[in-house]
Amino acid sequence: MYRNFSKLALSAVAALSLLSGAATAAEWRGWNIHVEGYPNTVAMDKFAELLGEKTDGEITLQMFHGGTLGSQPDAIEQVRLGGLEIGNFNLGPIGPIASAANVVSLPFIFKDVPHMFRVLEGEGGKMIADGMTAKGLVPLAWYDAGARSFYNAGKPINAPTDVSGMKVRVMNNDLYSGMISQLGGNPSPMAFAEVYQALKTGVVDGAENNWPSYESTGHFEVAGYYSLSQHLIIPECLCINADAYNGLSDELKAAVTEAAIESAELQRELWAEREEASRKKVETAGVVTNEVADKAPFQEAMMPVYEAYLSENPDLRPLVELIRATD
Ligand code: GTR
Repeated sequence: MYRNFSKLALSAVAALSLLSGAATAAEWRGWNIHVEGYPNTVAMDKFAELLGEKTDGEITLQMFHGGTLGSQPDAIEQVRLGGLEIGNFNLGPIGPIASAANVVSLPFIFKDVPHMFRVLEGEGGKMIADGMTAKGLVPLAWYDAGARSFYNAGKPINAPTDVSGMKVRVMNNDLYSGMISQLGGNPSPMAFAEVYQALKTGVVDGAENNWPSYESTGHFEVAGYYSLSQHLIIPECLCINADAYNGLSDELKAAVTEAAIESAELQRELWAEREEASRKKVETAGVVTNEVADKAPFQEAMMPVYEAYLSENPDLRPLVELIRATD
């Protein structure tokens, strides 16, 4: 009874504010998987602060860090459906939903991080963003997530045969499972939060990630060999629910986008510092790092992964070619 009354009262308030044309302040909620102090965490907090400033308090954002609102695949669904408005996502787990965005998950597709950003800033980035937007996720800005390399407890990895027989954790995406299978390993898709325990108890032998995540999660404590395969360079987005974005006035859209771009500038600066700091920290703690002198055998083993992607998405061949043609 009480509940019905308050629902009625609320809809009366909403109707009144519509009639009077009064703008109702929006309170958004944002998801982030990382811990305090991580570049993305600091940059998301900055985004929240800038959002308040640039919209004169019309939009406020409450950030939930450390994955407290759920796993990344769940949060992606939440932002798509509007249960949450904002998320910092890796494009890896977005790929299964938006096939154009999955192009970044083809191993060795980018030469290096600057190449990835050049692609994102051009026509390729537009194709990826359009594909995501069509699925309800608008990327406002791109964050840096460096390059991902393999790590494990037993030995350095120098050639695909070193991965053979290894159980390796991957993010939820068939391309990554295919990648490990092609190297002769056994892929184990698993949520980020479960990986530490899985490495520690031997449920998996290894995993793959960038320096900052390898360090911030403590994975280096239980998997002390880090081999610089750099097989994946996956960007991250600062994403917004499409309806929340499309419902904004042009002024508010501009303010939100500006805040996102400034947040991404900060994230990229902090990222560069953290990559160095994380590497130093884990090496000081005794991690054994090796360069992979010859990446060609890894790259050649990925041919079937590319073929599978292109036969499922023949329309995306031009995007793959565009990336390859970008200097
Ligand atoms: C990190 C990334 C996270 C998450 C994680 C993982 O590098 O920033 O969003 O994707 O990797 O491996 O699950």
